Amino acid sequence: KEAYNCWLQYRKVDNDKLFQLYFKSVAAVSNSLIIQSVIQELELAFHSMYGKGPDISQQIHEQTTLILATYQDIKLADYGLNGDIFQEINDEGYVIKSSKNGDKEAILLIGKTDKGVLYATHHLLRLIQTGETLKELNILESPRNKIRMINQWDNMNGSIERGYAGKSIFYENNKITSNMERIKDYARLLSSVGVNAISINNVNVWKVETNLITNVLLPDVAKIADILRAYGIKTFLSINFASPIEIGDLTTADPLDNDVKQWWKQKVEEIYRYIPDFGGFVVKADSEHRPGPFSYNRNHADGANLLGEALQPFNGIVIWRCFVYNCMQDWRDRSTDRARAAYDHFKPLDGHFLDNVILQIKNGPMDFQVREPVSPLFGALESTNQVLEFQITQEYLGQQRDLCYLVPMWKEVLEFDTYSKGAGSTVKTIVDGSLFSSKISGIASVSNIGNDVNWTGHTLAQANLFGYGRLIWNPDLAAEEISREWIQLTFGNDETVIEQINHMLLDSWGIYENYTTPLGIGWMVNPNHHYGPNVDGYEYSRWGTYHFADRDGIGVDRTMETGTGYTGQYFSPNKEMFNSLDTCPDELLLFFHHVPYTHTLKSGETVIQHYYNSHFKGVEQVEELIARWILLEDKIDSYRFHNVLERLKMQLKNAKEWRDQVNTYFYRKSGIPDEKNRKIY
Ligand code: BDP
Repeated sequence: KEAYNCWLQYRKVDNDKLFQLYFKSVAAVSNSLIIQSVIQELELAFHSMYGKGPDISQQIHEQTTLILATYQDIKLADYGLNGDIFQEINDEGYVIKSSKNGDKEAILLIGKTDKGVLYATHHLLRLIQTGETLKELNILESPRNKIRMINQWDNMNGSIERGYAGKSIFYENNKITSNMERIKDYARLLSSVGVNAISINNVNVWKVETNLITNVLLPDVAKIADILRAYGIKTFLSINFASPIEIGDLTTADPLDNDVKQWWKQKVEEIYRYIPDFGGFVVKADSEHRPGPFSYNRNHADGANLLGEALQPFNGIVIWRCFVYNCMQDWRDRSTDRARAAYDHFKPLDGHFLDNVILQIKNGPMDFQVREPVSPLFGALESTNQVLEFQITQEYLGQQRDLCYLVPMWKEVLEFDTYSKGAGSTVKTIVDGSLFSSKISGIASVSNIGNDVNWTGHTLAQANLFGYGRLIWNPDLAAEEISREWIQLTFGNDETVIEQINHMLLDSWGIYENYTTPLGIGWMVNPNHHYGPNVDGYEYSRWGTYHFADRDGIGVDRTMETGTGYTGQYFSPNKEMFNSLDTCPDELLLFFHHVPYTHTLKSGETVIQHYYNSHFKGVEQVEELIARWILLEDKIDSYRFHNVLERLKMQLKNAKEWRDQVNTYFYRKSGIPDEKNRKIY
């Protein structure tokens, strides 16, 4: 139960006074589907925390102590609120305010819309669970990003691409699940941290999934959408660009063909008959063998606009992914550089997309490695809507066997200054739409959940889903604030628990980096499944993912003078900073430069010695993680304690594998011994 409930534990609160004072009598002044969900959540929470539910009415009366309403539904002045503050917040924002109802103390949860009421309710529940005072509340919140999305990579056969927590909660045996309760609980979790959009099938749309937009499956998709809607979440589908051929009777999917245009228009009309507030399409086209406009000599703008036009009358949007590169490149031809690809494809098309088209850009130019520079497309597209794509599922980051808290990494990305309009042009101001006054924008991320009891395989990986939602609501929150809040909600308010787990989470990304691929080189994983070390696993393959290690040195020369010229895709001064060996930060050195093993880092170590040191250190750090966790044995329920312990042990094994393979490999390649004479095989 604890594992399943994640951060919505609603742990018992021994304070009946508080209940009497604030929660005994609730007035839900506004009414809507979403408000119904709010009431359900409150009932559930109060029963679980105080052992009893509140009286709920629609009218405010003398006894009322908690008022839920949209700002238009109550007389703000009666409660000392000035209506003007609602002009400062967007449609999903809210105010939480302590006030008086007659001579009684009351708490007001006032949303700009009913969605705001939902988010305000969860805010209040968090305050209760973390033991914060409920006195003199005066909170104003508004989400910074408009689109706050989750991408499921679920297939209809029940498998999940890059899923590490069991099977899909959406599909089984090529059908849509009948277990709508689990989907509802997912919606509760997502909405509790402000997620407002979800695409429910894999970006790789295979044969069965192509049918999701036919009348065979749309009635069932509509059932899912009904559930999500009650939690303020819009449903999107990933589509197959060749649908007119695969499920229609056309012989082409050419985006400029009139029959194709007509086909999509009718298709979209049909979808909206089932789901009147359908969000739109997510599209992976001309990428890793998925069909797209290139087959017809058209470009990405032609492809995206075709769908944009069809969706426009319904206010739907197209989310077109920029993960486009040549996955068939000959490894012998080292003149092309995969890192350049997204920019090279999409920069020339800036300004050519309809305004309901959004480009979805991965945070880095390669593919969710442990450390990558920020994609140079951020800042380069001034006249195109864009969403940033993160990956919560830990494909390259230990697959939810190894611990890796991702919020610190995401924060670095959001804080990165692109300099596209001078200093201060950070990624967060691009994706929140403020820098370029974009019409729509936001953040999306690949989900990390499946049908495992605890949703995420590794219980501590729940922190990434929670943290993702909290961070994209407000990118200014610190990684540590988020983790602390998550721990309190998930495990309670014991200081030892908070301190130890906080350490574990905050150190974990660095630890993972230490025993895998420090200095920005990435990859070196086992091909296909991507877990565990395999130094040359991708070195002689067609995916464009190389480290170029030879007997003298390692790294990819991406400079403008002697390399692939990738550094030239950045604005100054980033361009020069990455391009020069002197100024390139150590942690990304090998991403940008090929250097001898004896090259001295800013830290004073040589590259080879850094590799040895960090790999030995990484393993020791995993041992420390285990020691910290063991301290908590009496303070955490047995299921979650053992779940995490078991994963930490797997992590230790993995870390040792990495240490030994990587160190041995580079010792043999370079012939340079470890200064500290530790055992290298
Ligand atoms: C890579 C995954 C692959 C995805 C692809 C994508 O290995 O499974 O299909 O990204 O984002 O990270 O489309």
